[in-house]
Amino acid sequence: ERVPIARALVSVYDKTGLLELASALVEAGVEILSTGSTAATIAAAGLPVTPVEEVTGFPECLEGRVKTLHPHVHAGILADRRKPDHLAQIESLGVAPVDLVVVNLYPFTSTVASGAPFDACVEQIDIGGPAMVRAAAKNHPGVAVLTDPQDYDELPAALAEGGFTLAQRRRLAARAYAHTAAYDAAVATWFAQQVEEEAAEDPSAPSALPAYVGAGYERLAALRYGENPHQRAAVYTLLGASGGVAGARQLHGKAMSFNNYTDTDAALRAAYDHGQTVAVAVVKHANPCGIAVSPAGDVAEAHRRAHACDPVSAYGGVIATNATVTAAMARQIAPVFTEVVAAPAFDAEAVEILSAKKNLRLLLVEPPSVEGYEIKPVSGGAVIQEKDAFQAGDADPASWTRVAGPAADPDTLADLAFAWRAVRSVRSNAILLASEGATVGVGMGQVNRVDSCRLAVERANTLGARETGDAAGTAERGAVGGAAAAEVLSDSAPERARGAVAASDAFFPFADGLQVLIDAGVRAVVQPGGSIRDEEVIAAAQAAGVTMYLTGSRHFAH
Ligand code: 93A
Repeated sequence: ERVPIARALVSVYDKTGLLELASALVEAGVEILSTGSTAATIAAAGLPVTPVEEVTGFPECLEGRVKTLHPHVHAGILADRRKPDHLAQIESLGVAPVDLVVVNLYPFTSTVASGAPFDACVEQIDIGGPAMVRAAAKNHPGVAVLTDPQDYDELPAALAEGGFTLAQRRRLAARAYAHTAAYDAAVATWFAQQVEEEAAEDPSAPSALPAYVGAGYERLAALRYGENPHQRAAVYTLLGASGGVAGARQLHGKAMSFNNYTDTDAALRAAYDHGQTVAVAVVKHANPCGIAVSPAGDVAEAHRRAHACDPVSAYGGVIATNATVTAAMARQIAPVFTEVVAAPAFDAEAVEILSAKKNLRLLLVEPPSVEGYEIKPVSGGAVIQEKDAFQAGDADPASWTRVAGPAADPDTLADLAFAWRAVRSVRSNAILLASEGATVGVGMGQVNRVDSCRLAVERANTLGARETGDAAGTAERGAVGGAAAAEVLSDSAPERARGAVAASDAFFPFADGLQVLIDAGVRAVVQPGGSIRDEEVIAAAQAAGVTMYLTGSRHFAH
């Protein structure tokens, strides 16, 4: 089932490993056919190579658009060796069979990413390359296809043993089709975006979403398992995308797990939702257990306060920041069992301190893109939406309407603005209590808003760390975990809900949830408004002398 390789067609944009590959072929007595600059590179190394024009009798033309698109090339790739008729036909046509195709495609996605103009991007859509790759993969019973320099390693052994096995050729063919499919998906996605942008239709119309949002994902790595050990899983990168957790560089620690990826994503979303202000988010099970900012730019302080919101839940959490991790922050993290720390940069000393923890994963992350789409699978298909992030026009309190209580002083207003930004990263009926740029109680994951209010208040009043600066103390609490820790803390924890501000990701359908916050001593609230019972809700705030602002927009996340 091995098919000996006598003739190879090599046409590669990425010349990585090309000369090693060509030498191996030449050494094994394989004739190399090649195109333009690929042939020139091989010839310059003193290796024999046949220009493809010699085979086609047709010059490379139209600035290279037509190089290999010729029946002489394609009949050589597509002739089925198992069919005597095919072999007789190509022989009478004077076509020699091709046994190996080595092609990688024009760099379409990196051209788009470089911000090149429309025509330049279009020029980088490879036509002849995919045609050869698809032809070779179709004819895998006789032909092998290599589309990735990483696969060249397999060639010398195959040459030594008389060619690739059928199993190898099938595997390479599958990979080749995945490669061209991802390539076309990237082209389709980009093209649709260009067309939509030009159309400049009503941006609120559903049709403003591209008709096709590609399956332009390429597998980055297999994961040990999925959300649970019995689920197989892998992580993918979106072609043409940059930044975010899938594009992260791991500096240290165990391999990332499925849940590490999703939790880190949630943590980045929370940490990068505060503009230029230094922010830290601690996330567990995709929900924040604490978020804090430091307008003074002290990342260690922001971390200390984010952690102090709920030290019990922070145990085994993921930490993300939009600022450089300092040694001071690293010293605070080290005593607490943490899964991942993700940041745009780490001070050398911070890496040293955190690297002492064998399992802790350190990720260098570029800011996640706020553009693009979120895809959620539903049975039989998917729903797709634009991302919800800080581009929404409601982050500035100047755009809000005060409907109850006295106007907030600048500090209170700053806290409300922080709470409103922070509440967007909390899932499923989010109620968030904040004080001085840090969350102090977060309610989430409930099927009604009144329970979220109760949860936020209970957490604020039971989980508070007494001394937020005490790393050893927080570690101890973190390490205790569970209900026991909450009990220990409830004796001495301060009532942090009293005097805090609150944000609600969506309107209060009834006054009951708000009343829970009022009874706990919350003094100002920001919420979207828009309930048919707004009047009742506003009246409850008014009666209690609690300030209330309406933003006019909501931020569900599920
Ligand atoms: O311009 S093409 O769409 N038309 C072709 O006939 C063709 N043949 C090979 N692109 C074509 N290629 C691509 O050229 C290959 O996929 C490869 O990426 C590149 C190699 O060209 P060169 O050897 O000139 O660098």
